[in-house]
Amino acid sequence: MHSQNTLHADQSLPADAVLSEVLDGLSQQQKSLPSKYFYDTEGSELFDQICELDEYYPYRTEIAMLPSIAQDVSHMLNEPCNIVEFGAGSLAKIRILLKHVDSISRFTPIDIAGDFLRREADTLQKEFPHVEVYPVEADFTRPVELNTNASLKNIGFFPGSTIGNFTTEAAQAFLTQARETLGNGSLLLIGVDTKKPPAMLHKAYNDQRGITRKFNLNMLAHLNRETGADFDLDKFEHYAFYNPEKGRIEMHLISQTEQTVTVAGNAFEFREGESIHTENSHKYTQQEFKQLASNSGWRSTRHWMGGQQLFSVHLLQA
Ligand code: AVI
Repeated sequence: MHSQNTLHADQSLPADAVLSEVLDGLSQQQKSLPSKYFYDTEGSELFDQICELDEYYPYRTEIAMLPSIAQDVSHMLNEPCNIVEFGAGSLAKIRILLKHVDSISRFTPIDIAGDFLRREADTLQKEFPHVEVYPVEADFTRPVELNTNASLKNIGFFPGSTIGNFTTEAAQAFLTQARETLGNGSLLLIGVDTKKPPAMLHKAYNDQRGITRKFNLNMLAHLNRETGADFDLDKFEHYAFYNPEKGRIEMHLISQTEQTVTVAGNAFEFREGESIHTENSHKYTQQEFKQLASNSGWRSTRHWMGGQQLFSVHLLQA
């Protein structure tokens, strides 16, 4: 890490902001919790395990696409770049870009799981000493302050179809905000999961080893620690299904019994079978995503399809 930078590397949410989001979500008629709270260190590690599952096609499909995409992108660039990765996780995908794109001189990974991020960024810095690695702990769904440098072209990197975890309105807001953060002349390389038969989607989010189940339940353990809530993990069960009308997988936690959960002195009653909606994972056709990008002020200049249309990657231009 480069300590001479004046940017605040820790832009994490204050505890009271987390609490107010949790209280707000649990007060709705359809109880919900923001999916970003999956990602403490344990949740980030569980997500890495999901990525290794046979059923979870998005990760391996996108990884297989990236070397040739990186070469294509490299040919389009002729100036030094700062790659800004939103929700960087374990930094596996950026390694592929760093190996193939010589013009990257700075890498700015942004992630909400600060300890995990710093650990991964340290390892990466040792592997790529010629690249300035500057991790920023932040909730990238909110405006993030970047260590801008006018001599570097900003390229956003948002792989994995994390954009699918936003509602369409929130996706548009994120893309609009990312355009402002990255600035004029920037690019955004973004992974987008495609629409496909629901049976395949169902398997991907209900894996046989139960890792997705653990990942979903871990949010409650994380929030117990973070907000002092008393969720009993044994009293909730994982439930994921494809909602064809909305074009998305929905993940829920279903209360196995009538129960009361207390969060910072606030009691929330659950009926048996009542759910907390924890995640949406939208799937987009090529046309749907291009429209979303253009509604957010971006132009999709190029796109690649992989695994026989299983996954797409778009290059957007500001
Ligand atoms: C991070 N995100 C793109 C994953 C997805 O597929 O929506 C999170 C995930 N949830 C369950 N499995 C994976």
